[in-house]
Amino acid sequence: GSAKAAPIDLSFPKDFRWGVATAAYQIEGAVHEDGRGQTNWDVFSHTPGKVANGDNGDVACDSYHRYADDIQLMKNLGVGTYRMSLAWSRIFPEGRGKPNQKGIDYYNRVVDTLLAAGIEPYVTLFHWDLPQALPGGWQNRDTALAFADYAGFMAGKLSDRVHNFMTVNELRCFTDLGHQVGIHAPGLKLDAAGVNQVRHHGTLAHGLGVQAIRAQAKPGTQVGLADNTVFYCPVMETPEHIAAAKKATREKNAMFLTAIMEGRYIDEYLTEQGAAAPKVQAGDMAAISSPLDFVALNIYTPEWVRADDGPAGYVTIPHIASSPRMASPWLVVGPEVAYWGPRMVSELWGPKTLYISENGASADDPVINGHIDDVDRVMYLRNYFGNFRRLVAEGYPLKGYFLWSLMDNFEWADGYGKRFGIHYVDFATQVRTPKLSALWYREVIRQGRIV
Ligand code: GBH
Repeated sequence: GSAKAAPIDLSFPKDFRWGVATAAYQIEGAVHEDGRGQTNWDVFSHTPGKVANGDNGDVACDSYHRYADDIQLMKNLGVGTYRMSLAWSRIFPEGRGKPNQKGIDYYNRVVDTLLAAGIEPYVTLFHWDLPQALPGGWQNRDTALAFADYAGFMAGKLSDRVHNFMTVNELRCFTDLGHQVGIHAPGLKLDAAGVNQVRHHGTLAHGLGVQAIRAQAKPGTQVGLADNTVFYCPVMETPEHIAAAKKATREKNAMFLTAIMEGRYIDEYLTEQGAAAPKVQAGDMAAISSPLDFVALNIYTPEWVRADDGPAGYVTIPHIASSPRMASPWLVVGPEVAYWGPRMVSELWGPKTLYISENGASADDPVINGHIDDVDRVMYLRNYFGNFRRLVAEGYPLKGYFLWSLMDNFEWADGYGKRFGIHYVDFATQVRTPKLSALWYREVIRQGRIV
């Protein structure tokens, strides 16, 4: 790092890229429109008991029709970038086969409207809404191949205007939460071997996707993924605890980011999984570890680690009931993860460029004097921003940040009950209203520093 050059006024570099993020199923609605095919989340959310309040994404924020209004919200914020995802089943309603021109037209309109507003789209190709027609879903290796075909096809269509693609969002969520824990689509509880195979198909989809994008996109197109690495932070900033946190980060992410960055499943993982280890075909690991232009991280909650004399060399420190949390019980507050997470990834694997593909919080949105005063969210963001700033000031290659989320939306198994937006959405009227956090973020962007 170049600590001597660090600014002392809470500022970020002039070329730091500020953005907001959303995902297709969480905002678009219009699930039966213009030839969109059914997805695993349509089926899951319409299965009684799976999503809070029986909510589903049929309408969501109606962004399919209101995208121009949403882009106007972004313009008012002053963001330079927007991370959005494409609904695979709008493009290939059956997951593969004949493309649906109306789906392609929709994303062309969104991209063109963004560019006209001076906002650069960063496109995620898979944010969990899997075409239901693909037999066996992620349990079937063929789904990884179908993903690559779709990813390459859309990169070919958009790369004259879109310069940054992320293959998949949060491998751990759509594999483990969908197939081990069962709280996300398709709601399965497979055994260890089954889960590991799904994980392998997920990472393979990413890797084959990278190759397909490179083959079909314009030269210079930047490719990465949005990973929810589990971040282990040292309890104290001393060499032994930092080394322990690094070891934990590498080992606990063995099936995802470690495999992608190192091109193999490390011995610790293979030993731990034994006979349940994934079945790997020749060439898979080379595909999975295809070189990336950037790594993007979704950062919410830390795990804490300290050095230990035992065989692992570290022990993790569990969250307790008194750990501060935002409105979602899982969202334990730990602003230090915004520094240590990317630093650990940098030290372990040295990616050229890092982005924060998501960071944000669910919070209560009290109305005070006619304004939505989400002070909790502002305080959360401000604390995390301080740690991102330290990371940048020390010379780690963090180039941009996407706040989750532009607006309240369909929060998966929590339905509409948990709000992550910096714009409030009244789902009865679809009116969007900036919260205090939107006004605060606009000022951060305008001044390029933490205010
Ligand atoms: C990300 O998930 C997603 O990419 C985004 O779509 C989502 O809206 C956003 O962040 C906010 O959640 O109920 O305790 O078993 C973050 C990962 C996935 C973590 C769901 C919490 C439920 C944990 N989240 N998970 S629990």
